[in-house]
Amino acid sequence: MDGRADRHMAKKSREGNAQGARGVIVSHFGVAVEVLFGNDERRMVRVKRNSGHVVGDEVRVVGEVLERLPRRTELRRSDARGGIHMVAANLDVLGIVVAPGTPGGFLDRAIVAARAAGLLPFIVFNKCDLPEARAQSTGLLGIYGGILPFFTLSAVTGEGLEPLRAFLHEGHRGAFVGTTGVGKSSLLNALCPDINLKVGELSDQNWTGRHTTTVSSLHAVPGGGELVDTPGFRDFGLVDISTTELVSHFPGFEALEQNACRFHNCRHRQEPGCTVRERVDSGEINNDRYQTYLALLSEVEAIEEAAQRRNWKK
Ligand SMILES: Nc1nc2c(ncn2[C@@H]2O[C@H](COP(=O)(O)OP(=O)(O)OP(=O)(O)O)[C@@H](O)[C@H]2O)c(=O)[nH]1
Ligand SMILES: [Mg+2]
Repeated sequence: MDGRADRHMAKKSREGNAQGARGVIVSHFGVAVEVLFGNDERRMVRVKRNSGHVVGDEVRVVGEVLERLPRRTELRRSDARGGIHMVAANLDVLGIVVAPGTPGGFLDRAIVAARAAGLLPFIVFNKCDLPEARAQSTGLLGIYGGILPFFTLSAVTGEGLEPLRAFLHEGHRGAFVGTTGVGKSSLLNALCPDINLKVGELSDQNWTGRHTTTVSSLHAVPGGGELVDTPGFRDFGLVDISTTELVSHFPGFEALEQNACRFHNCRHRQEPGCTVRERVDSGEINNDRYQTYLALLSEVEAIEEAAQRRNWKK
């Protein structure tokens, strides 16, 4: 890692004192975490296997005892089997990385989850050097470009990297998330020339079941900003999101005025006097976006009902 950038990251937690040394978890290996301390020292500290600590956690270490400090933000997701995973802690922004062929659905879920967790999501369309990229990136730019930061670039050729660098230099701490093979680690390597993360083999065209990155790690971007590389995952299931949150965070519905519908708790499905449906009918809201919203709404309703059932059983 770049020494200067590393020192910048360490400075943030430079409050070593009699109660222990403060640091930030920069990698997690199951039974041990790597901590970067305020004096630039890096050290492995043993933790319990299910400690719940994640990359980005601020910690205080006394001897071999590690105490996690309160989190500013936490980003969680669920997998297809209902397992809940903490992606990272104390992030400000979330870089959602896509590439030609990325399956749909991931983007909207990740955006809603990030916003509900208090993070600013941004989209990175990688591999713009590939011939099939143009049509897809233009399509996505049309949907998301006006509502959140959108970067079209190539980690391999370096095209389009500068605007992303400038955004990160504002001092954001973010993570790259995305399905396996979209180029998260390649992007980190391009942004931080002194790190050398393992990237997938070029010959592997399909990527199914092949995760090159297996542990998350936090890196300082030279010039400002910090980024977590995460292992690829396909499912960005929403965790503890209410229907009200979905309505206010769904990308494309930002401009809707509160209480514009006849019912204050309108879910924009079949309710009379629903302004969203009127706008879909008039073409002001794209019908495909509305259908995507309805699919997510059903998903969130199922989560809410399951939570209610759990509460009744208590
Ligand atoms: N053509 C092209 N290939 C790229 C680009 N970025 C990454 N790749 C290739 O895509 C493959 C996967 O890249 P990785 O960086 O390992 O992808 P990842 O998202 O980190 O994958 P996981 O760690 O498995 O989640 C590698 O062969 C890269 O060389 C790009 O901008 N253009
Ligand atoms: Mg990777």
